Amino acid sequence: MEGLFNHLTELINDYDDVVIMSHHDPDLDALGSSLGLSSIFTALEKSNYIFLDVEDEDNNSSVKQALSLVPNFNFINHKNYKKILKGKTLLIIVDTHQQERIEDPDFISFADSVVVLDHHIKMGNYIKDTEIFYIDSSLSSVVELVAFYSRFLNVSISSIVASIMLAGMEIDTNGFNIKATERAFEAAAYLASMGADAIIRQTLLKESKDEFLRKADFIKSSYIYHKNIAICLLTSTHTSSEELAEISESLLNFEDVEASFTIGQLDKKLVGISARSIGNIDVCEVMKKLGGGGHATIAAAQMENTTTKVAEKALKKALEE
Ligand SMILES: [Mn+2]
Repeated sequence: MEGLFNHLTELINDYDDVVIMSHHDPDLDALGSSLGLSSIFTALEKSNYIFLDVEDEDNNSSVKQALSLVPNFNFINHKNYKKILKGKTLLIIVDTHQQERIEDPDFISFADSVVVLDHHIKMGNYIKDTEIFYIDSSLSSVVELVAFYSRFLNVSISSIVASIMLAGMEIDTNGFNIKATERAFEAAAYLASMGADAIIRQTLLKESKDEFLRKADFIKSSYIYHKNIAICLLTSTHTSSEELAEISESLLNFEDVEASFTIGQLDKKLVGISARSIGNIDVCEVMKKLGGGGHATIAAAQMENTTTKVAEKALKKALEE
């Protein structure tokens, strides 16, 4: 990580402005890591912006709440960036590595160079021609990386930003159940030392009843396969890879479930499968058979030009093998 931190700190000097962008419909890891990076660059006296439409009605409720706590950050959006950014611009993408997932895919050609910092399982359609492409799927969250960057530079983070970052880690680890590595706890302890506030954190982590019920409906429709495998098929509705992951993680909490697979339509042509395991079943091997990858306990696959039903059949065939 130190090599990355040194490289990044040197790299920003070559640009007039740094723009931090995450995926569309950001979550608290995306926002928390953006705020953390912005805090670090500001401390380094580097002009920086977070590319996010703070007025967007579609922002989820925790992100809206978090944004209301950080009015002093520089946010830009697709309407005003061309007026604001006049010099050489470095784009730093956090929490995704797929061009179609980022807040404004067209911005990539506007920026002079691109850096990607992510912790998802690497997919085929990743962003190319980057100055730095750092992806480590053993990281719990991008927040974890940013927390260590802050510690490495000995630059402090405000207690409000630390609270948002810690909430982001909790979302991505499902309350420190998934990828709760020694390193993840170390990053969490660092954020606590920066004054992460328990009340702010808990307030941000509250979920709306509608969101809960939507997830509960999906979980209700899941079924058990071969005694210890839970499969959930989201048939009618479009979903996100984050939602698929959340459902798989929830399914692991149930008795006898040792592995879980959630299948859903990501867009018209793309089906996603999110796989989780408590450790006895190697879900990475299963996902590899479907063109995906990951780790023994956390893996995923995306299948093009198919339907969820076909993907379900393919999954069962892979499980039989
Ligand atoms: Mn994340």
